[in-house]
Amino acid sequence: MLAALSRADLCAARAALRAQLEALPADARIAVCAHTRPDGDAIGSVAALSGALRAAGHQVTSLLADNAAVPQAYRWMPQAADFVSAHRLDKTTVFDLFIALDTPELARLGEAGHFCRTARSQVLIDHHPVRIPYSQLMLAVTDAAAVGQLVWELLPDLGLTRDAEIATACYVALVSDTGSFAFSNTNEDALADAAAMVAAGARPDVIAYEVFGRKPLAALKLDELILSRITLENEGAVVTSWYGHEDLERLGVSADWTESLVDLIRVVDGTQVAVLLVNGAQGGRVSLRSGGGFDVSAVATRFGGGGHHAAAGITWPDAAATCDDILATLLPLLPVGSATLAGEALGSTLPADSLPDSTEAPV
Ligand SMILES: [Mn+2]
Repeated sequence: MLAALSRADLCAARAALRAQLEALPADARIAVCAHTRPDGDAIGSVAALSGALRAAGHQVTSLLADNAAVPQAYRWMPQAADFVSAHRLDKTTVFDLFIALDTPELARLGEAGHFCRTARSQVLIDHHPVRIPYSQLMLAVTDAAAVGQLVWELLPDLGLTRDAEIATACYVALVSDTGSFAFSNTNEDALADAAAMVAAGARPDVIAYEVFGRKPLAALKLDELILSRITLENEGAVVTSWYGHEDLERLGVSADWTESLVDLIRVVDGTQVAVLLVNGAQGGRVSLRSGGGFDVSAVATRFGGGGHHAAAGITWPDAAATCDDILATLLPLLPVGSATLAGEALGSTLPADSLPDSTEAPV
């Protein structure tokens, strides 16, 4: 079952969610959680919805799916201190309501999946197609640019307030999943909602600086290493590079700074597909990006990965495979010949977010 609503068809689902919230007893416990390896949409949407529910007097736990802290790029957010790792939560805790955000598959809730399964009811709010529904109520709106945008639009219908901190969290989600309003999901609705968030107190300059405008020197050294390892394959159609967990250790770079590294190399003129290989401690991972002409998700799904047409990822099924092995397997499945020669225009057609964990792709 492919459950997807258009944003206009949300009324019934919104009313059902509002009724569910209003029926909760005063001491009810609510968990709000997004996917593993959280990106800006994951952190921003959880921060916004948790904050709005707390302001209405609900008892809310903002859960992190991973056994990790909030990624460094989002620790400036006032709500960052509210997050708790599912790993550290008492496993006997039972939530009355578990709200999953931006997580189309239960597996991508990581350790938080336990609390979703044991909760008395579940709601999923997402902008991905959901192949195997795992919640009682689902608001899956595939034409929304970010889940943070859906949350922003949903709050008034739920009778919840939208203050400057909530507007900021929603903007973090939206600016992340639209690639700073550069990807193909940057449409009139996304920009109108962004404008409303700014009117409510979100500061685009401050947010851009905090999220994208700075990182540790060691993270730049990792960028430098990846750039130094670029090779062109398939007669110039494929740009590739790699890094390993030993590079992160040697440079002292935390995993927080490894998101979207494939975007560093995808800009090489004339290429159609970018492949970033990661030799992780637990095996290989692959991030794939295309200019839009080639469907990288079709390649990813052959190896158990997933994603979108222009952005996909794979956790390589054979953990013993080296980056060279993986590349040798993938290259015959990727386009051959320079995009310039083929006359194919490359655009910024990337979908926004990152597919949690099992894939290195945008969710
Ligand atoms: Mn998202």
